Amino acid sequence: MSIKHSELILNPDGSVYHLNLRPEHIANDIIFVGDQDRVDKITKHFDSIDFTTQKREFKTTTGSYKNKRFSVMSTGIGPDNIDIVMNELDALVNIDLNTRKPKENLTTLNIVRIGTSGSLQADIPVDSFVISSHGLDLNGMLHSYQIDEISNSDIENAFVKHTNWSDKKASPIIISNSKKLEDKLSSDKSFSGITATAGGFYGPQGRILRLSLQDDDLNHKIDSFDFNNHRITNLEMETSAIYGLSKLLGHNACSINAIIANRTNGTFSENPGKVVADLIEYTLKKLIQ
Ligand code: R1P
Repeated sequence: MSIKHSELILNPDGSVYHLNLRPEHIANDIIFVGDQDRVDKITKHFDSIDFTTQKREFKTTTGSYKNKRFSVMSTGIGPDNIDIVMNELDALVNIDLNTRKPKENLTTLNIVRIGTSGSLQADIPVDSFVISSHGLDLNGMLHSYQIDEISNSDIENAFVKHTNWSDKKASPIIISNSKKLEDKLSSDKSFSGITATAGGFYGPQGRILRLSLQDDDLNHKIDSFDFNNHRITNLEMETSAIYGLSKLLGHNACSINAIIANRTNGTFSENPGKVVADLIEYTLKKLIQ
């Protein structure tokens, strides 16, 4: 059965609805960033650019870096955007957009997120890099899908117990990265740990401006969680959604984050642009090795 026009929406030029892309526009190696201005900060290192487009916060540029073809895509902020980006990206490679039917031979994409994030551990300072061994989903987007096969109930149950997690909030899910990509990206310069992915920047990440929080001790409970030497290193807004949908759709994913804030001591990087630029150069070099 072909997928209805209301479910898989294509633009008049045949491109997918939000990303504005046709299948020939993307590489199999993808770099995600949150901020659309970060796309050019990556592609300025490329030897050649084949294609670029933007609709809303979704900017994509495809080109070559040292003989390897990459597409760099901005996802905007948050897991809701990741739902759009992952589904439309997968449709570009795994659905025949003419017949509107899933393909029999599926393509696996390699997806690396170059993000920014706040550290939850005193020994992971601002200006360092953290690779997400797992995404800890605190936002609930993934509960719209059948996730039994990708969740890890032992560690999820331990987290719920440790934090006394409210049953009014979406139940947390832990999803692992692509070890193959992590091995490519890691070095003695990088930290590794569980990245918590929140569905907002303020309350959902324990920031208090004028509103009281459902649990104002949550960040401390998160940073003190330990399960068989797995600790939660950092907080941001996309990784668990990328890991979850990548696992469900059959893609490889790994996040590497520049730490621009440390939530335990209240510090913020004096030069966040520099740590992001350093992380971009570091990641590009690792990806072509
Ligand atoms: C919040 O300021 C945004 O910054 C972080 C968060 O995950 C969120 O998207 O990542 P990016 O800098 O990659 O957008």
